[in-house]
Amino acid sequence: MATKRKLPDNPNSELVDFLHELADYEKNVSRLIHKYNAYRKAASSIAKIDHKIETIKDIKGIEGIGKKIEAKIEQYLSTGKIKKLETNRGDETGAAINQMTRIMGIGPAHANKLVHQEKIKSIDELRSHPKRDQLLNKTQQLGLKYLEEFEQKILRDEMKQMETILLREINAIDDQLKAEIVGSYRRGAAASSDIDVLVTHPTATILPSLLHKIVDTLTKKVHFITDTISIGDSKFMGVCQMNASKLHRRIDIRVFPSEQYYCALLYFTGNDLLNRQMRIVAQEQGYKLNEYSIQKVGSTGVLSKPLPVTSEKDVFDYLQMDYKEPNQRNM
Ligand code: 8DG
Ligand code: CA
Ligand code: CA
Repeated sequence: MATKRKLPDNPNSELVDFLHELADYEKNVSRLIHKYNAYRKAASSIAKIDHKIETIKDIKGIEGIGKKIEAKIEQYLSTGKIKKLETNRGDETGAAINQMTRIMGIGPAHANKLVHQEKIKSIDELRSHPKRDQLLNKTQQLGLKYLEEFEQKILRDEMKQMETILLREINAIDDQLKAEIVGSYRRGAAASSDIDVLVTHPTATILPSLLHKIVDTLTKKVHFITDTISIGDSKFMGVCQMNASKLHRRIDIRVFPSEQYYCALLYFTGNDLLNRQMRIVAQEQGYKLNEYSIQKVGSTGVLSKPLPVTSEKDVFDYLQMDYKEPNQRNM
């Protein structure tokens, strides 16, 4: 999951940024995922508040903020800073580990290794390291190469222009191909961190070759894709660029057979919190939901065949949830 967020118009963006910084430290340095999740949840709740938080009373009763985090927020409101954050920032190896995890494909474990075993203390040191290409796999090498570009959000206008190119080229390959840009863009976001494309075709057996054809066309014909991170039969991960004057962007293309398409559409539109919530509702109601299908779980735990799904709404209906339009899915 991308960890770059910019909330330019949020009245509490500074506090939200602090909470994200605390979250990242827990994930990357302390490696306490439950704490990371707790900070993220609190940040997401606060980001939804549309007025400036002045005192701790302003957040009383808001969901997703536990006692300990509440105390940190109180500290921030009364002193303008959070002590733990100051301590974290003073921790040099901790800061170095955080830096390394900015690179695509480098998780906390690898970052720790680079800092502790290889004694690399900054991105610059990694860039000029004599063993750089042995220390990083291909994904990480591309991540390092495009680090600063990948951290820039893609404004909706550029997303739209890229959508136009993508749909035009994909539809020209086979008129039965259907493609959509999903992720935060489909939820209406003003800016996205990458491009997520879903593709389907009524003939499932030709999907792998179609994916290769799509990638080939986008690479060689229109020079839209600049690098391939990985490509399999159902998923492409790579780098693209609108034109030479624009930044390099991360792009994912996934293909699904038509009977799986709407579960995939729902899942890859997200957001991730809604997915988690729907998965739990499904469990409670005796279903198993994932990006491929929804199945009934029998009393002995045996799964039914995938239930028929011909729209996203079908999934909401099975779960007896009110349908949410994509722009209502920002949990
Ligand atoms: P962004 O790229 O603008 O930051 O937001 P996004 O489009 O919502 O996030 P994404 O990381 O590109 O993921 C696209 C959707 O995939 C997301 O909205 C929900 C779904 N998804 C999850 N969990 C995960 C996960 O662990 N990794 C990825 N890549 N996608 C996930 O629900
Ligand atoms: Ca995305
Ligand atoms: Ca993505």
